[in-house]
Amino acid sequence: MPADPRPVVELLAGSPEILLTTHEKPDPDAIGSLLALALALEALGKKVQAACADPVPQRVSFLPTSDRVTCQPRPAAVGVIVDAGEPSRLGALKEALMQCPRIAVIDHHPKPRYTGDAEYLDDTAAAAALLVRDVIRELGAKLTAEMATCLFCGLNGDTGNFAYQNTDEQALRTAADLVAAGANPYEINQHSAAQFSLPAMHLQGRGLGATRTRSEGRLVYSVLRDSDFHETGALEEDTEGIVDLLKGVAGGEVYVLFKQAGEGKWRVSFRSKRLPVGEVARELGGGGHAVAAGCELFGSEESVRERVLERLEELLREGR
Ligand SMILES: [Mn+2]
Repeated sequence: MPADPRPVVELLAGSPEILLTTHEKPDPDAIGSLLALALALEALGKKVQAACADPVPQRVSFLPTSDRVTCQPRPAAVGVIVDAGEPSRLGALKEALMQCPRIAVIDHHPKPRYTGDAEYLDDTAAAAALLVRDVIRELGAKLTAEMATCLFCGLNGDTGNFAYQNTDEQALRTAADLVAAGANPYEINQHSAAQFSLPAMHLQGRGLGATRTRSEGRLVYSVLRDSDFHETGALEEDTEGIVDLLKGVAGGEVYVLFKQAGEGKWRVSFRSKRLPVGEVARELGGGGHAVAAGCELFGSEESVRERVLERLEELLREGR
């Protein structure tokens, strides 16, 4: 059955006060979707809060109204989760959301374990921004240049500048519509892509320098330890995009970046060309998309690394 935005639209249309939330450690799709929906609901006369547990990342702070995003929202009659399938992804905002009497979910991640009062879920959509575009249309709000800029930024982010596997006809047609409505792809990319601090550049160098392969080069991985962060002065957010750089290794099929986050704590990012690394991430307690996912593991570097790499070698052997 094709996903239908109308139940969410009805819930939103019937509520004068709405709390919009998105996942912690927000990406351009999270923030772009959040802001565009907030603008549309306000244009319809609603009182809207847009909230995220973490601050808006620097590279999307150019988005119109990005300074409105709060990390301390109040519950409202209707709460909405955008670009995440379950309240646990909201971090510190979970409590405020769960206090909302009714909850709607707008998401494109696979297999959410949570059921809201109304949902618009489509894991074939390249970005949550595409689903928010549908919701705005169904709400009857006019798509402004500001909304289009936010949505284009989200779509651009989740499709890797229209280069990932999820870049399909729907993504490109909607992108064209957003440009027609006033989004400027060049300017959005100038702001949102490749704006690295010097410490972030140095951290990337370390990540690339530590790259290794296994399984005849099909499995590519790298490790960033606490010492790499201390010595470069880089922050955790500076790791964004490094796992994607590993895709540059010829012959690779599966890519993993291990990032230390304190003694015995590791954040693991997975990418693949076609194998379902998302399933492996879920097995390990994490989540994400089929070809871009992550999890958090505890233990020594060697035990965490071997546990993950051995499982991925198995995935490569199975060839599915
Ligand atoms: Mn997304």
